[in-house]
Order: sequence, then C-alpha cells, then structure tokens
Amino acid sequence: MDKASLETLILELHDIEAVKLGSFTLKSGIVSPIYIDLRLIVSYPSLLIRISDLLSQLAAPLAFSLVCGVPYTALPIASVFSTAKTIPMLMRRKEVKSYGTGKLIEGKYEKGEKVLIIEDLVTSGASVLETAGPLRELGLEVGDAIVVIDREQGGRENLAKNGIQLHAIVKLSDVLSVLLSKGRISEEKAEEVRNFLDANRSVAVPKPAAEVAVKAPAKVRIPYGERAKLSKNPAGKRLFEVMEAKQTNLCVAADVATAKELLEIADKVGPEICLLKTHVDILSDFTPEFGSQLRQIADKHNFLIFEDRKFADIGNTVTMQYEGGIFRILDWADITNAHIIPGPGIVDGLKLKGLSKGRGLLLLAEMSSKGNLAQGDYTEAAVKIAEQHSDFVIGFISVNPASWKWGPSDPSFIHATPGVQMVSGGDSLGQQYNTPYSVINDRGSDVIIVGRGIIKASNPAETAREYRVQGWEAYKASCP
Ligand code: 5BU
Repeated sequence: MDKASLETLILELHDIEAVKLGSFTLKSGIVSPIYIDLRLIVSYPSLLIRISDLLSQLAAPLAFSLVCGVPYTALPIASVFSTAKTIPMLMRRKEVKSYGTGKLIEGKYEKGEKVLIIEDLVTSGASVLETAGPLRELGLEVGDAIVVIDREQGGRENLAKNGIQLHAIVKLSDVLSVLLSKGRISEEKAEEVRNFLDANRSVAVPKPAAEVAVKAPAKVRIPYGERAKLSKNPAGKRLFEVMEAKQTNLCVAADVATAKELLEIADKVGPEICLLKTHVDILSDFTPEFGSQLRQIADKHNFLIFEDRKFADIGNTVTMQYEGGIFRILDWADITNAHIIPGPGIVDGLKLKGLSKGRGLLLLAEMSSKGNLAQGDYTEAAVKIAEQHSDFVIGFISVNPASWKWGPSDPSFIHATPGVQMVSGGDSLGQQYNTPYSVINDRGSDVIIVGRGIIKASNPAETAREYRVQGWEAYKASCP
C-alpha cells in the first residue's frame, strides 16, 4: 500500500473531523485526547470508495468467499467493498426481529465458507468477536478481519487469541505521525496521545475465547418437552413446559437496585424468558406487595420466578429464612437455591416448607466465579443429595455439566448456568463469561442466566430477544 495514499486518507479523515483531538470521555469512562468517529464517512462517497479500495488491497492475499461488516459503522464500508469486488455479503443483526425468522445472520451461505469481517475501528476487538461468534455458530469460518484503523489497544492480540488475524489500513500511531509531520498537531499533543496509548494498551481484554473459535461436536439431548413429563416436582415440570411452549431457555438475572426497576424490566423481558432471577435483598424499596406484583407479571408473560437466595445454613434456620422475615420468599418464588456446605439437612429444611406449596430447589453444584471451590467431590456430593430428594430438588446451578463424570443419570434434573454473555471474558471481580452456544451446546446446560449482558444493554427487551434466539438455536443444534 503506497505511503502517499495512506497520508491522503489520514489527512482527509482529519479534514472531515472523523479524527478529532481534544478531550473526550469514551464509553468506558476513560478520558481520551483523541476521538475517531468513522460514521461520518457515509457523507463522503468518494472517500468511502477509496477506503474500500485500500481494504481490497489488504484483502488481496486472503482467502474468503463472503464478507460481513460489523454493525453499524462498517456496514456501508462492507457494502461498497462487496459491490466493488462482486463478493457476496452477509449481514449480522444487532437486534433480532420479533416477527419472521428471528435470524441473527442474513444472507446466503454454505457451511464451511470463509467469511472476511470488515470493521471501521478496532480497540479491544470485542465487536469483531461479537460478529465472529454467530457466524461461527452457523458453521462459517472466520480467520481474518480487515479494519480501517487499529487503535493499538489490544485488539490485534485479543483477536489473534480467538483465531482471527487483524489487517489494518493504518494504526493510530501512523495517524499521529502524519498529523504531526503535516503540522496538524503539536509535538505536545502527539506526546499526550502517545502517553495515553501507552497507559491504555489493553482495553477490556476478552479471555481467549476457545469456545468461540473451536466448536465441539454437538451433543444429543432429550428435548425439554420430554423431560417435563419425567419431572417429579411441579415447579421443575412447569419450567420445562414453559421453555418448550415459549421456545426459550433464557433466564434474566434482574440485578437492579429497586423493586420499581425490577418490575419494569420483568415486564419488558417477560415475553423472552422462561425464568426471572431475583436478589430480593438488593432492592432498596422492597415492600410486602413486591411478591404479588411480580407474580402478576410472571403470570401475564408465563415465566417462573427464581430467588437466588443461596441458602447456606442448617435445616432449622433455613426454614425460617425461607418462610419468614420481611421477604417471605416462599410466598412468591417458584424456585430458590441452596449451597450444600451444611449437608443434606438444608434440603430437608427447605423441603419441609416448599414441597407442599409446589416449590422447587436448585443446588449449587458449580459456580461461575474464578477460584470458586465448588468442583470435583463437592459437585459430586451435590448430585448425590439431589438424587435423594428428586421430588423437591429440580436441578443444579452448574457451569460445565457435560464434564461431570458422575451423572446425574436422571434427565428430569435441569441445569442452569450463570456467567453468560455474547462474548466470553469476565468482570473485574472474578465473574467469568461464556457464550450462549458454549453454555448450552458444548457444556450441556439447559438454561442460560444472563444479567448485565441484558439489563445494562441500551434496549434490554431487544437484547433479551437476541439471547433467547442464540440460546434456543444452540439447544436445537444439540437435539436429535
Ligand atoms: P451477570 O451480570 O450476568 O454477571 O450476573 C450473573 C448473575 O448470576 C448474578 O445475579 C449472580 O449473583 C448470579 N450468579 C453468578 O453469577 N454465578 C454463580 O455461580 C451463581 C449465581 Br450461583
């Protein structure tokens, strides 16, 4: 790629103010001295054509039969590229329609085809991975991504760890050198940007997402509807029936600060979910009416309520914690859960109160957080306790039940898995995320539990729909 055309590109991007110097607060909260916004290029068709030409040069040595732009900014770039080279394009939806096929990827393809991803700007690489995930889940191969600007903040490395090679027209350091050499910025400003880049070399690093990159063979499972018939507990049975009827294995973790917000979010995501998970002790405005208000919404949208109470005391104490106090969980939660650390007496205690009311219990057999101790013999002990109480225990909180050597043999047990987002990775406090496909298909779970991935999204209802479709497609892929 010749130096002169790269220089011209950088200067033109500066001219149209797609590259701005100043002080900008980024989405992550970091204050950056440089801001790049390539959305503007749709107003400059000849620039768009030139960018597409430069991308074609990058793509020349690569093998691919389809292109897919990362929504939204790269979509016009990908369209121009696709028409100029007469290479068909796929389109990834950010939001899934409530009607029609509910597909995440639009366009025609054959399994095994190689797709080249086109992106405008790469920082951590997370957006490219969000597009690669659903493509790979359809059996398409993704090995390369081409991008206009690489911010040099860890994206190249993160993508490489996920089997994607990044090819950039220019790097942010090239942009700086050109702007400096042409007197567009001062040496001090350039130094400030360099220091900023040095201090922010790796932004929101997604964990090496082996599960996005490598597909394990699909496992065969007994359909939810069949398992409903096997369940010995009314709440477990109903959960399977709701999953089958609404075609959803999505549980939303409504971790919001107030009952008001919780009820609002429950109503919004209600049509998409089989289960709503609560932490009632985080609600600052809890009132005794909360239970009946939530039940009304649950009945309206046909989902079950799961209070993630994680009981952990001796049998006698948990009977009181379950039934009494201000929360009166027994009155409104179809399902709750318990640690097995106190031994089987905890299940006896909860069952004493819950069984006659048709409630069900999940045992914490595994946890999603880094360094947790629920593994090996502990997980096996949870399975044994569940098997002895299969009239009340409906299943487990699990993370990788496909890897359990010891069963359970009973298919009426349900597995629900927290730590789910569209891209694998984690938070700064030890939470670890896997993708819906990985959780349902590779790890053999039944229900994906999604919290911040949905409730922090700009449109939780749309995002819940997207998770539902992904979770359900993964389930379908593992059914006979
Ligand atoms: P997140 O925002 O998707 O990370 O929320 C996960 C939810 O699942 C949150 O309510 C946790 O309390 C809950 N959780 C979990 O993350 N990991 C576990 O092992 C168990 C529950 Br058990």
